[in-house]
Amino acid sequence: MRRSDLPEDFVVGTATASYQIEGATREDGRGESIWDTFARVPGAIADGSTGDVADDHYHRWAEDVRLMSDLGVDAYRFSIAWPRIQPDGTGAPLKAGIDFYRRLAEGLRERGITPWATLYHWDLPQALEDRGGWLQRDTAMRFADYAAQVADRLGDVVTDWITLNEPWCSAFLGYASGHHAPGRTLGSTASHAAHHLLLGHGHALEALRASSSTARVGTTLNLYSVQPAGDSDGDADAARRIDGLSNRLFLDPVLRGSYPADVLDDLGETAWFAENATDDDLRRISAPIDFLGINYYSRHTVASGSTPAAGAPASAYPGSEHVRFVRTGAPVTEMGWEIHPDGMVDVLRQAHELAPELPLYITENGAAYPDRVDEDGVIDDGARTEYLEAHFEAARDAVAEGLPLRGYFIWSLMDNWEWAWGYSRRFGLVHVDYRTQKRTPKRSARWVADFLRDAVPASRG
Ligand code: PNW
Repeated sequence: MRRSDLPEDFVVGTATASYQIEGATREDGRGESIWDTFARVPGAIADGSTGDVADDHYHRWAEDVRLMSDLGVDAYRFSIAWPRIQPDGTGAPLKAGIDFYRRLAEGLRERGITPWATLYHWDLPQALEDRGGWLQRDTAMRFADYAAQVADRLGDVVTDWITLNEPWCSAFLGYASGHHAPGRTLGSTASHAAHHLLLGHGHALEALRASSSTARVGTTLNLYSVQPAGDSDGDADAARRIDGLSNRLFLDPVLRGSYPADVLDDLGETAWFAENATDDDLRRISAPIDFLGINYYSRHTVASGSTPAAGAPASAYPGSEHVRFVRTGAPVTEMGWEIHPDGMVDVLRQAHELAPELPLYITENGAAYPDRVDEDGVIDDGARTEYLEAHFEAARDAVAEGLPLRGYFIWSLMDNWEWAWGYSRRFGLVHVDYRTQKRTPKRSARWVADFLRDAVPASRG
């Protein structure tokens, strides 16, 4: 596989998110976010860590831009920390926060890297959580106001905008399983949060359009390829349910302006939606976007099982707790996520069928592997290169099939604070030593740099 197997204008980038890399959580007036709070809940994070320091990117951003320049990427997807702009989620923006992202965006442009900014990669100002967070409709309005302020001040240097990152995670890991901030476990509310997140997307989209005529605006969903484990009706129903909750509950409102009725039934939330998701909301949520971002990591293979006993841990799939996630025996990454590159084509196809004209981007794809240092002192990051090459091949196949895939972003530029896993999982092309903050490109980074210069090495080992 060579880069020249992809279209000439195909965008290749790396991706990160504010709380995972920035650190400096108490500097320059930044407010607290729900992740500052959640990371301090005993037992919430595997290694008991926080993002207080993370990669110290807030101070080292210039070095990180240089690393990307060495990789030769076309674009960089980062996120803006809402509490750096509005510490309590409302009011005039903090100049220091705006200035930080302006310096970053300008620094990228100077090196020929296009900045792509995500407005919400999960760091909701804690003050808004204290007023009900995403269970409140008003949070969607606050989000639009924040988006407008950012766009007014950065719209000259940033033209590619992503409103939300993975609303499924915010809603279902945040409100149903409780694995993510704010750590709630009341399954029936997760879909309400999802609606308000999507409404936030709709209002923010409107605000971005009003602020700039050149803005390209999209949103990012995490989609899964879903297959039934066997050919029983029960397994087929399990696959319908998991595809419904993970994919269609988000794709349908954004791309067709309606919620999937079967999914609302599974959730037992038809009445709530009838009352609260108005035609006006759905018009807004489905207003035309310029592209859809898709984060693709893995496939789910599911079967019908039995309902867990009372007292079992809260499920991320409310109303479908009886569904079993089955191991197929295919290789997995250190996250335990099955490696299935063809699934990337499946999810692109699924989105494309709903919106045939819409440009698509893979806004995240990557793998966690432990590092080891090999005899030559090179950081050997296991099968990461193989994972990436297989997914570049899937991207090539998607394009060959006529799918409007326009770009692909690797998660992640460098090792970072992996949410509930803390520092115990490494997704980076670049290794970060958390004691010294030294950055060292891994073997996979060398492969990516060669690939992007189209000087692809024969071996990927
Ligand atoms: C995505 N799951 O998160 C995020 O956008 C990134 O910030 C994150 O670092 C990356 O993927 C790797 O995890 C997810 O449990 C976290 O299904 C959890 C899940 C999915 C995506």
